[in-house]
Amino acid sequence: MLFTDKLFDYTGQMFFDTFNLEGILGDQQTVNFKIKPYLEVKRRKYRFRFLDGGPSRYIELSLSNGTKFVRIANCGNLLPKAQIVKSIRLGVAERADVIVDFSQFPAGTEIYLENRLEQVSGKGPTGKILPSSDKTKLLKFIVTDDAPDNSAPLAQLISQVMVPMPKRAANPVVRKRNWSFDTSNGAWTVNGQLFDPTVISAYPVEGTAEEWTFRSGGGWGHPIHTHHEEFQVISRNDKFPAEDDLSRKDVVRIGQGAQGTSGTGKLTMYMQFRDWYGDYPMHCHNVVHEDHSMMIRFKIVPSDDPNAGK
Ligand SMILES: [Cu+2]
Repeated sequence: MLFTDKLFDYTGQMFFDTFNLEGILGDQQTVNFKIKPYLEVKRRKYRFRFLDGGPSRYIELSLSNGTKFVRIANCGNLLPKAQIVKSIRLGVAERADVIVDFSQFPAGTEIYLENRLEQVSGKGPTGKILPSSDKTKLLKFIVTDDAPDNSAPLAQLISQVMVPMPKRAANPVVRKRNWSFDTSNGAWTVNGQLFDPTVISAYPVEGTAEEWTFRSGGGWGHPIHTHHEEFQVISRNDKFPAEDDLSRKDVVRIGQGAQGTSGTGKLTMYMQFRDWYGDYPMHCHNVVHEDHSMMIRFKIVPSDDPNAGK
């Protein structure tokens, strides 16, 4: 399910405000480009993949009857272990796979998939959880009849290790870098610079690992996305990260409303560069920030490259 905001003008045509540099919030939140759709589900387990398609809104998904999700994946990969959670917060481009077992509900049951996270501007969410209302309901599940279900029982899935995390000690950090995500004259910068496609800001060496620290301030939220290999969050504000960070990630929320009602001014992650030489971007995935011009380019090089490690 792809969650995207859409703006409409007075004629009912879709509209994009090119003068809005904060971030676009729609007057409708859609699921797979439909406004308030419904989905008939059989009395069996379903696996759903959620993607926050923005362009700028963060979402926090939950079910209206309080049923918890069994979350099995994050960004691109299975988690080390399944997590049982009441709600899931996603910044733009973040993903989550969940299992919901509808066999626990009688036929005819209606359950809403909701986004109750308050967000009033493109700057980022307030972090407050709104009461359930017509506005927070994105999609209606309607439970229909029985269906065979040959999949493993959930209890078995929850108890097993799915994909263990790579051991950081096996590839120690050779270099630390700092990336500051900021604003300058209404545009968006990384380490004080607007994106310049001719500039390469880092040359990690193939096969090595680095520690990158992201900083953010000023009441803005940024979902930061790295291309190439998935990373591990080491700390948020120098503290051990929460459960949903402890997995392979390629998008991470920093700044305003990153988690709970609080912001994250500083996040440190561990990233390996094991395969493929060449150029990759890192950018804010609030698409408006990305376009104006919160992005850098890094290049993975062999150890004998003249720029290696710069
Ligand atoms: Cu941003």
